[in-house]
Amino acid sequence: MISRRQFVKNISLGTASLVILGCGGGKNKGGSSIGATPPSSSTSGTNNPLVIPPLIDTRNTTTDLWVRKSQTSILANTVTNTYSYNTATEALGLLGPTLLMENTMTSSVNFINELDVATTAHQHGLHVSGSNDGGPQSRILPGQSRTNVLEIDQPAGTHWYHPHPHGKTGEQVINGLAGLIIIQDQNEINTLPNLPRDYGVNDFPVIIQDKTFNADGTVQYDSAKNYGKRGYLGENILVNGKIEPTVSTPTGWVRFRILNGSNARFYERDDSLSLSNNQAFYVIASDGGLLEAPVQTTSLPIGPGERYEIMVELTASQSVNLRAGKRSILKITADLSGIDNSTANLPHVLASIPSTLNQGQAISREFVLGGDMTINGKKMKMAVINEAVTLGTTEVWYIHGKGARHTFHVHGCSFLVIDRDGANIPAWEKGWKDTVIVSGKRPVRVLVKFNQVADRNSPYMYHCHMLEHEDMGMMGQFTVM
Ligand SMILES: [Cu+2]
Repeated sequence: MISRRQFVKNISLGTASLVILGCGGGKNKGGSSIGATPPSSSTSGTNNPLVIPPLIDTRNTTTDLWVRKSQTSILANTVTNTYSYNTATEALGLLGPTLLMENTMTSSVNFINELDVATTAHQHGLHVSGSNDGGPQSRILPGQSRTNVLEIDQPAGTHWYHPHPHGKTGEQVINGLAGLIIIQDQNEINTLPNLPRDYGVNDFPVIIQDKTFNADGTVQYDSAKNYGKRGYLGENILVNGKIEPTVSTPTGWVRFRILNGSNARFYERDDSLSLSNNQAFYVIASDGGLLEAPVQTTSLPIGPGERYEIMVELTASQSVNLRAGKRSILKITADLSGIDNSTANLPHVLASIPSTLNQGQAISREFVLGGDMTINGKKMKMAVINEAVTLGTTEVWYIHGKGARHTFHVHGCSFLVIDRDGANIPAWEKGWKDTVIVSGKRPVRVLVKFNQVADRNSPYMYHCHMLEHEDMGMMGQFTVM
């Protein structure tokens, strides 16, 4: 549990890291795979520290978050106009605070919209009712507010919140609206006391997003433009809103909570995440919480909307870069002194995950993601409910595309992936998930069950999490009753 002292320290860390320096200018570069160097770069080293968003304890209280226009400096000598989530005491230039929640407790989050456009506030990964899910139906008009009451009933895990207004999600996320949610669980803490969970000390948020900047520093994005089947691909890859920042860590085991918060970019195949020395690291959690056991790997694919938590063991003063493909996106240096991290450790056993065997394999529903930005031939319509699911029943969903790559996200649940193209899945996908990479050539079956109600007025969504695909209509609505 994060102590008051720790909490205060974290807040000050967050504030200090809002100081920004940078240099370099933007220029265009073709192609979609990730080159070794970004077209725009900012000052490296200690002048460009990783921003640690402030950690806000939302447990059993009401937390106000103001959604506002803001500004930050990402490239040298330019100001980037942004949107951000702000607290009563902290103005953020980009993104939002990390919200601490806890299993069995209730977090009420009141989103106050001070933008001049409508927004919504969706908690991606949380098992909450449709009326608190913040989907496209739950619009918050300019000058209005909406409180989502989040009764947490799920394991420890890393989730996120972002806007979900139909047709405008890509634009609002690219301009800065996204933040992490950390759910903690007292049973998990008691069972695994040595997992690093000191936020900003040995447990770091890593929000990966790509953006292209205009020469004046503004984000280049046009919500009216058709970005095609690849979606928006930014030239620069940012971590917590900075280009290749540096994080100081203690020696020993360090945890990184990685969110692919990019609009549409996959860090997959040649662009997968890795460490610059090809050092092995361990995946300990997927979207919905801990895996059964750590999975050792040197390369990890992650699609838009997915989360993985990894553990890296660092020797004293070691420097290593987190890479996306060949490009360094985060410099890690184990030079943080004065922190005793000797008890942090990698457990051999993490959690119990149900087997997908013998839970039914017959397909309940099929979802075809079409090249014309449809699902099952239909584009999202606000007035149309596409599917009706019965509360508490387990279903098998079969999801496939028509030649292109997507990530499929389902609201209100965590699911288990049964197989991909009939074949076994990577070990890091054998945990609770709510977003899964899918393509026409590699259809996916997932086992899904809903324990919360979503009625016709506040249905859940299933959709492609490439935000340009979603905004163009690759989304459907369903009730759970
Ligand atoms: Cu898609």
